[in-house]
Amino acid sequence: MDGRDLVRSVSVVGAGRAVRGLRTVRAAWRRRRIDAAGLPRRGAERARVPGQVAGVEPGPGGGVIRFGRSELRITVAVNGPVFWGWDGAGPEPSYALAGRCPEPDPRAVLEPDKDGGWRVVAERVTVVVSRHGAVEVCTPGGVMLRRDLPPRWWEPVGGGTARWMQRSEVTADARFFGLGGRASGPRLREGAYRLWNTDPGRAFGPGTDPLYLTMPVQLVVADAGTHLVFHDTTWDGTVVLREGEEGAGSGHDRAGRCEVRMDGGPLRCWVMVGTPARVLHTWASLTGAPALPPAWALGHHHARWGFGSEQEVRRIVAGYQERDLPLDAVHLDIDHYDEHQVFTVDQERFPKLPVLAEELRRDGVRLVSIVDPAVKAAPGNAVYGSGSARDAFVRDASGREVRGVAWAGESVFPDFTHARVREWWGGLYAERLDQGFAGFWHDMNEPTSFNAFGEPTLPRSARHDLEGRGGDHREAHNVYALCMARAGYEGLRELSPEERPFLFSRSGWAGMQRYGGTWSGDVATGWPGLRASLSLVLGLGLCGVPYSGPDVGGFDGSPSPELYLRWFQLGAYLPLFRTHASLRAGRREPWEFGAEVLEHARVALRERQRLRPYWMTLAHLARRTGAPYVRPLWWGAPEDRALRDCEDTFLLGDGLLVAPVLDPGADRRAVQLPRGRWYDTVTEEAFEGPAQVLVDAPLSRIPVFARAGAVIPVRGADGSPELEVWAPARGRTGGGLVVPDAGDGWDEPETERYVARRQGREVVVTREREDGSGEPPYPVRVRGLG
Ligand code: NBV
Repeated sequence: MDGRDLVRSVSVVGAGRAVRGLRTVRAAWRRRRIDAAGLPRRGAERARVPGQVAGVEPGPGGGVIRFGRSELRITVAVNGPVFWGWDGAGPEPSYALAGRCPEPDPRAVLEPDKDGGWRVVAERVTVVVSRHGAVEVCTPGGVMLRRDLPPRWWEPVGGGTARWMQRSEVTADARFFGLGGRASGPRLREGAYRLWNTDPGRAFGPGTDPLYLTMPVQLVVADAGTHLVFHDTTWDGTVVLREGEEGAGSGHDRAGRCEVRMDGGPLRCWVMVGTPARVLHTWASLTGAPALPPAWALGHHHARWGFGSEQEVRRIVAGYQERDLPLDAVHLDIDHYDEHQVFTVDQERFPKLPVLAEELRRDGVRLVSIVDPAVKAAPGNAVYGSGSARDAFVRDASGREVRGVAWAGESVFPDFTHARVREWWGGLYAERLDQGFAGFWHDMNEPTSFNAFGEPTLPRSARHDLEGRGGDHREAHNVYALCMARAGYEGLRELSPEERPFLFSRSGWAGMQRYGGTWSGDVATGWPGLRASLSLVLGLGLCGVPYSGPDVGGFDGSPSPELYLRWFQLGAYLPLFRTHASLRAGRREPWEFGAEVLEHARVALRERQRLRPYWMTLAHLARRTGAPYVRPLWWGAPEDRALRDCEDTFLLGDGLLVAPVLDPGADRRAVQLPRGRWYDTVTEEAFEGPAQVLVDAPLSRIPVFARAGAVIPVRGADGSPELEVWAPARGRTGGGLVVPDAGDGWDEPETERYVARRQGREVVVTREREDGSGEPPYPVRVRGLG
């Protein structure tokens, strides 16, 4: 049985046969694995710690502190991020950095501290290094945010890469977030979180870890301040977290703990300190501005594995149109490929794809194509031929192509860590553009090979170019998808320079936002899956990847009408708003769940459309400032502990607060409101925060609140932009930013600033410009005046 038979058995015969098929394939590949050139055994290891300070060498932005058995290089960069690296590690090369490492801040100097230690004092942070190599990160006021204990390495006696471990403490009140896309967050409680991008091989729920997109980025929020720490190492690792506990009364605090263990790679990190907004801004300046999606990508997408034919795609689009349901994109999954082979089309079932694409585009619907990295290793396959001619595929240590199993059967994998291979791959998107596709959906790029090598990815001994440095899959695995995204993004920029590329990818790593977004992968249909969807979007946003969203309705099975609707209502307020499901799952079109669901889904879709100018603004702001569209409730008030612990409500930009219904049977829910006045956007009832309020959440809608004073750009009844302004409380002002839609090219429209003032019973809105204030260029509609 080959991979294709496996696919057939999955798609046609059902789960039982598929599992038997999978077993056969696995057994064959286990044999192959034994034949493959493996990694040398680790053998005996020696442990090492830094030892005592032996000397220092000041340098720009900090300097080098030498210890008996290691050295630590610290540099504060302009705009405040601090880098430190042990054993001579510098910030470059790095897959995370957007460009060259930022310049050192000449004002930051290395100076002696107490007890033989040293410190670097910078504008926003002080880093104190003890004489044994503990590193403390403190606020400018001297309050400790994080304390790294001296690290420990284990080095193979016979030479080779060292494993290392870094223990840290944070304050007892601190909360951890981030680490990429995690199903059990957004608050990361006690547990071990693996850093190894993984296809779990089944629909996942909150207990599944790791998932497709991991990254060693932690955002830690405490009373004393917020910091982001990034361990810039691509190797397999684990982060063990344990929140602290505050001693009641005279009891002692127990510090929060974090232990990072890595199987190899440099021990180096970046830390940034400040408000959440400042921290994310600094992170985006370091790792790159988030790609700006084209306007249509902020609308509604509908996908399915198994549309199966052009007729079916037309039927679905007509279904949306007949029911007056807005639709912006349709995604074609692997079933439109010819025998599951990437960059091909099944001509029998999709004979005129460019014509279909053109027709849909006229109706305002774009086609998006799935792109899998695995290439069927068959002589007649053109992509395989051209790739082989360029030596594009991953090889093992003995020089043989590494062959895994993917949907198309026995397959090879492009080595995206090679610039030449990325260029070749990027050029292949020409075929997709000719077919009329406007966007790209990268899948299976952890990379996944069906359990061919003992784990569902390439063997760890597989060789990669790693930008000319050479290395193996242990180092390349976590950045495989990041490099694939770069290949796609850069290829599209070349092929279609006038348009901003749209791509989103299942796997990725720090810096992924430069090329596009992601989605939550195969989330399990069920209420826990619904909750996990929100956790992923929030966590990824805090790691700098602002554009993502779940498979609305869940990937597998059949959601109840209520679950589908609640998921749809949440999805309408997440950046990627996409219905999608597996081949074997029930339908996901809004009309498949009865008249009531259809009616309410239509309301959610229309509201999404109405808010499109706001979404465009949020996308621009994410690009300009690094702030995610979807933000945790504590974004503007990280010192508010009740907000830090609230995981079921989020802010959409500065103006809106969304309280999705995440439990069955609920028609009311408690909502935690941050300080200030908030209006229920449907009833216009005003609530004063900070407070917890109980509000109606009937099936027809989820509670959404607007901040008093917010100026929100919306689509008016005639489709043109207008400003919806929520009355500021008496004696208060409000405001908002608007970035107008400037098409799908590269124009950078100006950020418009509006201020809302209360004058008696009136609200006056002005546009603030450098040369004075004036009338807004859009109609203004005031709400919440009662
Ligand atoms: O291409 C088929 C699916 C896709 O629908 C899904 O969104 C991806 O997450 N793909 C995974 C491969 C098969 C998974 C069983």
